[in-house]
Amino acid sequence: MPYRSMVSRGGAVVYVSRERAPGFPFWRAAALAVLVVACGETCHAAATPIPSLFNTGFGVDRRELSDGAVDPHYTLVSVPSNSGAGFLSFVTRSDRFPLSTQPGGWLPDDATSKWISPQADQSSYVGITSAALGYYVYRTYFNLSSFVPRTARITGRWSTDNYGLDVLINGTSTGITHDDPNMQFHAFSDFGITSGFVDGVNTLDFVVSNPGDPGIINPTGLRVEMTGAAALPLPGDANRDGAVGFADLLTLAQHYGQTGTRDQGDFNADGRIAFDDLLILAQHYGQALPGTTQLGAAVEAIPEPVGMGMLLAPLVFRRRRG
Ligand SMILES: [Ca+2]
Ligand SMILES: [Ca+2]
Ligand SMILES: [Ca+2]
Repeated sequence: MPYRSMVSRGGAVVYVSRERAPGFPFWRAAALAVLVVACGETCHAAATPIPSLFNTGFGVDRRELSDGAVDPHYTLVSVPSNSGAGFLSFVTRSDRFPLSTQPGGWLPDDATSKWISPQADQSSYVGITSAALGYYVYRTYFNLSSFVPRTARITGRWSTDNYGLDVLINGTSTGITHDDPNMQFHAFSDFGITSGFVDGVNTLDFVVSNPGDPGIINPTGLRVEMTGAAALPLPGDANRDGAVGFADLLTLAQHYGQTGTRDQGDFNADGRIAFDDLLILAQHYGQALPGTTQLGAAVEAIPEPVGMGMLLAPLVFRRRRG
């Protein structure tokens, strides 16, 4: 009997050749891959929270920062040249104007988020000239390197002094605004982001304008509350595109027998790309996360097992001779 074991999991049937392994591990591995009968089913995965998204005014421990503290998650990447502001944003002092002036001032801070500003004390703008007028861009970073980036979604709300002109995802405008003159710093606007995500580190830029007449009391600040979620990759999805297919098999083949990461084919997290990882890939071959047209295209691009074997043969032959 040429095949000693059969694995059935998630609708996939995988035959594992033990006797035909000629001493070179990848030959055995490739034989297994060729004999995969892909289930082709669509696999469902729950969205997992993106841990690197933070509301304004909170520390790395997710506790409220005190007034005047530097917000470690939001930096100013653009300020008016004559504003005297730097790259840091600060938790706005709540004991002074405009937070101490209720009603009529800013939305009060609460246990979910706090106002941040180019300077902690926004009441110091009393009597100065046009230095504080202009545009302020606050940037925050989040990481999708353990997720399928295209499945990411962010929902939230923001408030601004004075107007929120745009939110940019990785430098691209989303068209999100908070520019109703009746709302400004008195209310939140909801927003959602469903595209523009990339692998690894992503940026969100919040563009705030602070117009007005020189010489008047004119504070500025930003308030953001948001959460995000994305799907974790299926076992075997090395390139984290949402489907387990030929590109993932090639990646694994290129790193077979080496130490490496999950993105290189180490699916069982033992630090090495080996037969057990190929078995995991084979068990999920042809599966995809539910959803987009792009995902559908990724699934269609997966060759049939026979075609896959033909494509793999030169690689296997080269590896055997090498
Ligand atoms: Ca203002
Ligand atoms: Ca993939
Ligand atoms: Ca491994």
